[in-house]
Amino acid sequence: MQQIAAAGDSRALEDVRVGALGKKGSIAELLKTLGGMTPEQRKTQGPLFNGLRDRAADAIAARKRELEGEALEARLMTERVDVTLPAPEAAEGSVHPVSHVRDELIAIFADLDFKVAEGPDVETDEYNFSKLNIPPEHPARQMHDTFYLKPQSDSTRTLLRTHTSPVQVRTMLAQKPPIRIIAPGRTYRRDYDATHSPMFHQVEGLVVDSETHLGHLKWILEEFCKAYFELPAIGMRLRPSYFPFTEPSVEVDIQCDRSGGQIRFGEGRDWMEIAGAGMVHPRVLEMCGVDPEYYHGFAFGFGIDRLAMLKYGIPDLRPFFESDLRWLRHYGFAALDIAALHESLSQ
Ligand code: 2NL
Repeated sequence: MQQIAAAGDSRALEDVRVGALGKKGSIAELLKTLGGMTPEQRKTQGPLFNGLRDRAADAIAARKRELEGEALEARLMTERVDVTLPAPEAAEGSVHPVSHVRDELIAIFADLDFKVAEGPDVETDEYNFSKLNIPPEHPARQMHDTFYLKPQSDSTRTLLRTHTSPVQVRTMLAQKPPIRIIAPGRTYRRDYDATHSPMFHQVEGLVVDSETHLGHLKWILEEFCKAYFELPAIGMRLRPSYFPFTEPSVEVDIQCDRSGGQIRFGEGRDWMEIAGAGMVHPRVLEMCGVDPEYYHGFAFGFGIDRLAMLKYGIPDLRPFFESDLRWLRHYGFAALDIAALHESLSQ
């Protein structure tokens, strides 16, 4: 007991423990002598020796807790933080342009009465392709260059979603029209160069109602582009295109001026492609539990990363996802630059 009390740190205490309770320790040796005793001797000596062992073990454990408490106390004294010191001159850290632009999109579409819908990044083949009128042999499945996951035991094929459309599929399956949602989020395709990243961001929109047509789609896209690029007016044209999930399908261009080495929107005689869109294919509505006899829908898709590059003059997509602090300090937004319509969006 004296040795235990005198142990000044956990290593000294461990030496005491080994000396008493270790394989060749003094108490262990005492316990071994029980084997050579008569049954009568063992009856009296056994409980004594065992009691001694238990008391020593308890005392060592108690001293250990005491020493640990002292060590923690000593550490806390040296690691003390003075919370009354002034804050750093400038805030550290910034909001990534993609996060800021996503918040801008949500603010604009919320004002147009859209709700935000979300879904998982790992999707099934069914929701990512089949229900969007993209059958297994369709060339779009190669076109999308999909990341597939290892096959599941129940043979459902899973993948990293190639667009956020499966979120709209899930919404249509879960709720009745009218539907008015946007689905912003991460998407994945096997592609990597100056304008493509294997992980990128999309925002898709979906409106399903009893009287919905291409004119409504164009108005929504115009209102969105004016609000996003902070312009009073902007020329827009819809060109015929093809997507398996929309009919008719269109590509959306906005008016721009490319003279003088930079792009200015809302002026000039040039065009820039900004989105894809169309009327939801009746087969897609049907597969998602919506009766195409009663309901029509339109859908559209934008690249969030590209919208960020266009508005904030960021030339290369690759550094978006390299976590380079110099890039983030340059292009990032201050934490309190909150995207809201009552102030200018970009500030
Ligand atoms: C693009 C094109 C588009 C859609 C996305 C969609 C979703 C459902 C049904 C029908 Cl559930 N369509 N989404 C439609 C047309 C175009 O995106 O170029 N995105 C960056």
